[in-house]
Amino acid sequence: MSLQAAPLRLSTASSTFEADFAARLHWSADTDAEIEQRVADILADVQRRGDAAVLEYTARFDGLNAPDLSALELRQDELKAAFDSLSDAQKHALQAAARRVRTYHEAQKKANGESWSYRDEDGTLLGQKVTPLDRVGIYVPGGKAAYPSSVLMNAIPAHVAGVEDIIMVVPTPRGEKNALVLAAAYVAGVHRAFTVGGAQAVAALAYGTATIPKVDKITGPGNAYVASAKKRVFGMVGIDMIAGPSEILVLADGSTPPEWVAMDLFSQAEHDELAQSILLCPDAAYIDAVQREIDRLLPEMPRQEIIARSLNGRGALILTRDMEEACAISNRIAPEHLEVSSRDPHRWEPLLKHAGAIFLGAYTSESLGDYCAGPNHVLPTSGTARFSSPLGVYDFQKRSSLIEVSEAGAQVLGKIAAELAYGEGLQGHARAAEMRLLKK
Ligand code: HSO
Ligand code: ZN
Repeated sequence: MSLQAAPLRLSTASSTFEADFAARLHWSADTDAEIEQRVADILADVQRRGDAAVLEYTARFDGLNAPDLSALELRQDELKAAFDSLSDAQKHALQAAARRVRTYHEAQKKANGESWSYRDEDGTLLGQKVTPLDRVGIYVPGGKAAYPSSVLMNAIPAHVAGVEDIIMVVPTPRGEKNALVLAAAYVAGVHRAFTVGGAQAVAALAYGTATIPKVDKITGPGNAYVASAKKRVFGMVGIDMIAGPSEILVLADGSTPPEWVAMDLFSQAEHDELAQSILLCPDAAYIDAVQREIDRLLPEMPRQEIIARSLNGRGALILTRDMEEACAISNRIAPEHLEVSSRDPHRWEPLLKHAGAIFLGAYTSESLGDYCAGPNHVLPTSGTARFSSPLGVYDFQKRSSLIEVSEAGAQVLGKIAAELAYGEGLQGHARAAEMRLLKK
């Protein structure tokens, strides 16, 4: 019998909808206690023994031996050689994607990444100064989820922000390098790269070792060990987010060819058996048509086992009363990727509040956003789009407040501040303000 993929069928009109829906959405980001303990030990060891510990874990976990850690650095000429080794089509695709991602992030920087200031009526200057982080670490997963596109999505916004030192780490089991990942590092302008990964790489970036410099922030996805390590070093360095499995939600009015929608559901399901693909649609016959396309197309997919497990375990085809209700449910889910597969996407877009990225209209397959449309593909997952945003230039910048009080301003502010400071019992504060009052 051939493989079947049958996402759970739900209807909002059913009396059990709320319970079924909650059960299907349930997701826990908790890592198990054993992983937590092992990661804590690795972090402590790297903090204590530096290079030697990183070398030992790399030999043990990745089967990669080297006389010293500097032998695991990928030199710029090696990154360039990887790029040169690609086919013309690959080179062109990588460069075209990088260009579009750069253009988008430059626009983002202009719109909300610039310093600003104003003077109030007393001539006091108030503002915000935006500066790039000095040095960031980019974690690039190795193995089955090695994505060159993720190198671009992490390194390019850092570059656009003005980060001067972008350090990439990539686990490289047995020393087998991924030419596309190295080439992407070259195209994106990564400054230094090391073939180390896991919790030991996160530790090296967070604490610094003789060979791997200490960074200010670590971004990029990774396995449970990497996620746990990032959580533990947070506070000492910044981190971007803890990403869960990929998700796609398609909101369909029934006007898109159902095979397009079926393939879009596959496109995220094929990432991971824990990925989640959901269709929301007010047309029952259309949902049947999408299921028929799933049945027809699945046997053609090289990753059909992963897709089937993902769709059977976490997928859902949900019949809603109308598009308005579909939008409301989408907001409750707050998906990582939201496709509005409608002939009238701008009618629904104003109703959609929570999503990592919103893809409007039938031609906007989510996969275009994954690679080359321009916006970032590192997005909040597991409902965190309720309170967080795509990775962006702003993640590689920080802000400092600027204050320059004029003599006239000091007369007004000094009285207010002194009053409040006495109220708090803080004489030093009050008198510092009062000393600047002009004596009458
Ligand atoms: N959809 C993934 C990103 C990706 N897709 C990389 C293909 N390659 C998370 O947004
Ligand atoms: Zn993807």
